[in-house]
Amino acid sequence: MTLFNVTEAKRIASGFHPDPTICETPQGTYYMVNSSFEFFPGLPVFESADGEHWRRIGNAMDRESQFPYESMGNSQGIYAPTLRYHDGRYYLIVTNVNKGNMILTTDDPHNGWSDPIWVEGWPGIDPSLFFDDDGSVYICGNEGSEPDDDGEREPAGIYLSRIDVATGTVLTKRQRICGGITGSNPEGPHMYKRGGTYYLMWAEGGTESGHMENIARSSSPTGPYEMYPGNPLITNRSTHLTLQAIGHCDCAHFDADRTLMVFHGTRNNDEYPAQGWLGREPYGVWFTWKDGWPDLADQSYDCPLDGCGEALEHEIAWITPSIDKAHRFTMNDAGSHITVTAARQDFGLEVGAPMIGTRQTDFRCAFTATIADPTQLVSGTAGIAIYANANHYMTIAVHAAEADTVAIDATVHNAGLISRVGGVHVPAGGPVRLIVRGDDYGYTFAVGTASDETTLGNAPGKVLSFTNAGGFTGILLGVYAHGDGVVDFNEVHYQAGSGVADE
Ligand code: 6LW
Repeated sequence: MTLFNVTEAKRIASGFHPDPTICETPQGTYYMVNSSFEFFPGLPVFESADGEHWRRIGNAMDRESQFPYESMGNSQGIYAPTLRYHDGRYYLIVTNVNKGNMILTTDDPHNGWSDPIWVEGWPGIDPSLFFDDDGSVYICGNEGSEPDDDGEREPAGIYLSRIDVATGTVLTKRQRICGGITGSNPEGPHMYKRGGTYYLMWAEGGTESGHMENIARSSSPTGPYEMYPGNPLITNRSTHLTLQAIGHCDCAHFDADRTLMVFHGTRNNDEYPAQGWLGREPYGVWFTWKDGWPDLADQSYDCPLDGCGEALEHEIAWITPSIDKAHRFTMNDAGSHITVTAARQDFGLEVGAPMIGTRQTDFRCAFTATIADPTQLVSGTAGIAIYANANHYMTIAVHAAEADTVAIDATVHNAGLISRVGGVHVPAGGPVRLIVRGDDYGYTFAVGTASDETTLGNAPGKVLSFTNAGGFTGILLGVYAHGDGVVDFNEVHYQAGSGVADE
């Protein structure tokens, strides 16, 4: 069993980018894709020339024909992709939990991806593809969640069939090839081949504190599989390590002397106040092999300890949980000016919060926006939202002006209970600067005018952690408007500080 603390594992992207999947091309370029859930655009794509320094190049899912939905709950949508390169083509197989499993393809990840090829007759999540040398292609994934015709649920485990990737047709009956080592949530399987031996890797124990990754091998894709005696291959369960919930691995160069492995984890622990609310972030490591098994005692990754790649330069990528994305938001190229057409619905409905934002990448950070003219809001509220999900979020917002004043307040929405952090009134007519500062404990809210700044109060970040809010995502920092009116936000700015829980 190998433990990784944040001083050993190297983060390759910051903010919630869970379920990392990677592939390499014969030309030596690497790509990574992550889960994106209810947010759009989705399936962020990263590129790397060395498997260590990663740069975001776009999103595999950038148009509505790839993401059909009319309503969506928290942490629904796009789960656990697998990216593979075969014969000049990239295949991305992924679950849309609202609709089914699908395959997107492209010949160039810089040039957009196809509409979905739906995989009929393959239930469950976390689908994966394996291209064998003899031309056979396999799909594997975990069990379907729906009872079958007899009312029986499939037993937990990893299932396998052959598939025609051009049509999405499943060619053979599903076969259960592995039940895991604990039986608790075996998921996220990936199959590889090394020296004629088939390897199966999968996550287990749930994606929270019990998370782990295991490995087994066989002379045939269908098994029987011999378990690695050192399983779990990696886990930080039952430890106080700052990095928690590690698992959900994928590898490149599986058949080489050095294999690249990525996995995700959360920055948090019992002693540390920051309880993982940034979500699950991807990490990377190279390992070697011993006696036909990974040798994680011999590992390397040459980037600095505080993380790798341009992805860590806090590039802003705007995403929204709103299904009305096409018409509700307009912004300039830099994202420093955003116009939001207020939505009638609040955050709590399943049509998605009327906000657009960027992932919080560091506990220490600041997000600011100036509402040019609060009287643009006819009714409702508009401001900054710190969004975990539709039931757990915080706002600092202006209320529609009454007479000559505008009320501004900061609130915490925690499973239906609204707590007011603090408030202030300012004269209507002038711009209002809204300020959110993040730190190891949570968030501080402030209102700025031309000459000074008024602090409204603060709130604990752990309210937004998956330990309280549930689900699979992290934090989105952004602007929203709810009610009636068209609201201009100027000087929208995200400033990431240092990630404290790395230290
Ligand atoms: C994903 C599962 C998991 O489908 O979390 O950590 C789920 N692993 O494999 C959602 O990301």
